[in-house]
Parts: sequence; structure tokens; C-alpha cells
Amino acid sequence: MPSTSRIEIRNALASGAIDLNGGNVVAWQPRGQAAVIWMSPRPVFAEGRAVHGGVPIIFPWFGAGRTGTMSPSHGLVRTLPWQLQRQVDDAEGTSVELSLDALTVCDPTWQGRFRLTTRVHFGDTFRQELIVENTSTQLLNFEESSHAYLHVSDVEQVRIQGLDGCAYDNQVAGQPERGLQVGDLVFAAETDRIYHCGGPVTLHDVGLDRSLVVSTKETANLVVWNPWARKSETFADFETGSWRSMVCVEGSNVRDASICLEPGETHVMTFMLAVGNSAEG
Ligand code: TA6
Repeated sequence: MPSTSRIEIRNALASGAIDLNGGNVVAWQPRGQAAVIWMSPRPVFAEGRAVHGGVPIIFPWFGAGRTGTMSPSHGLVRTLPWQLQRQVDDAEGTSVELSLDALTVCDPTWQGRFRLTTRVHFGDTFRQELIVENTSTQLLNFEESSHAYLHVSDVEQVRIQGLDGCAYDNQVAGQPERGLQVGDLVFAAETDRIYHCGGPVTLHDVGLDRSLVVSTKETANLVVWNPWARKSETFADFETGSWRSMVCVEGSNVRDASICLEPGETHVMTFMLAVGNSAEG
């Protein structure tokens, strides 16, 4: 179903799109390259609905939050309507700024008042900033993530370099809760890990003959996720085999790395992508 709130981007270096619903970057494709951002084949773009795909903004809690009881999954803002503040074209590409003005959440499980801004740059490289301002008189404690869905040729044919020696929390049920990465990360089963490092990492994709560098600023965690066949069957917006063509690499501050802001303080998290021409890149 097409979105009625979509901003389409086309410049000399790339094309892309943002859905104002959730401020989700639903596409980025540098000129001459296959799509970099992945979108599920049957998304429903509507206020209040989350999609699997794009770069959803996760805030103020990740998954079910630090208590494991928070709802909805992945926070409040990925299904809210964001406002377009400005769109500027220059020689480097197109920059778009969206905001969610002074939202107050007063729930028994989470309380806070904040202003969120996202600045997204679409050029031959990609950049998403999430700017969080504490507009309350209380401490603001939150988790956040740029939950990027990346398009790959076949998840079983890619490897992620740059995590060697990094500790991780394992979110796959029935597996040890903690681990230490040895060598490159390859995929042979459901994978759902919160790494205790912020990159950079390089995703080598032989099938697309390219490498993708994922880098961040002000992030303590990279989350890496692929649901594999069985779990993806529970997602209404996936089709059989869709899971093969995606992997999430998410710049994040979650769990013990959640952020605390004093009243009036601001935090900026940055997530960046750059494509190299060879799989060895
Ligand atoms: O970032 C990984 C993760 O938290 C997984 O545990 C998985 O559930 C995924 O995000 C998608 O979550 P969603 O609420 O969009 O189905």
C-alpha cells in the first residue's frame, strides 16, 4: 500500500525516500548501485503501524525496554507522524530535517518530555542523525537505535568484518545469553545480538560485488539481526524467503548504554553508510 506521507528524493548522486510516519528512511540507492536500504515486500504504511524495513527510529526504549515489559515494542516514535522542517539540495546531495515537537509521555512505565529531530543526508553516502533534547525539568533516561534494514544478495553469502573481539548480548531464545565475537560474523541461523561496540564495520557482499561500511558517532552498541526462515513466517509483511535478502545493522545506545540527559541537555547519535565497489572493499 503506497504511503500518502512520503518525501521522494532524487538528485545527481542518489535516490531515496522518507515516510513522515515514523520519520522512517524507506529507501536510499546511490547512483549505479543496487538499493542499500531494504523494505519488506508487503509493508502497510499507516499511522500507528510499524513496518519491517527502512531505518526506523527506535526511542525511548529498545525492544521491550530494560525492564522487558515495555510496550509497544521499540518505543513510541516509529509510528508517529513527524513534521518536515526543511529540505535542502546542494552539490553533496539532499538533506532533510524532520522533528517531533515537545512530546510528553506520562505513563506508569515511562515518563519524560523531549524534542526529537532527525537530519538525513542522501548523497553518494548516507547519514542519519537523531537529536534528542530533554525539554523537561527531570532527568531523561532513554534507549535509541537507528534500526537499519540493509539489502543483501543472500544473508548466507555475506560477512561482517570489524566485530572481532567484541562482546555481545545474545537475544536468541535458547542460546547462551552472552558471547565474544571471534573473526568475521557470518550467518547460518537466526541471529540477534547486541554488540558492545559502535563500529565501524564492513559488510562484504560477494553476490552484489560490493562492500558497505557502517559507521557511527556517539553510539555504544551495534545490533545485528536476521530472523531466519521460521521466525520471519510470523511477520505479515514478509514473503517466503524474504529474510534472505536483508540483515539489520543498527547503531544503538541500549540497555546499560542507555543515555541520561540533564534538563536542557542534547544528545546527537549519528549513523552512516558508504558503499565500496568491490566485495573485498
Ligand atoms: O533489533 C533486533 C530486534 O530487536 C529483534 O529482536 C527483532 O524482534 C526486531 O528487532 C524487530 O522488531 P519488531 O518490533 O520490528 O518486529
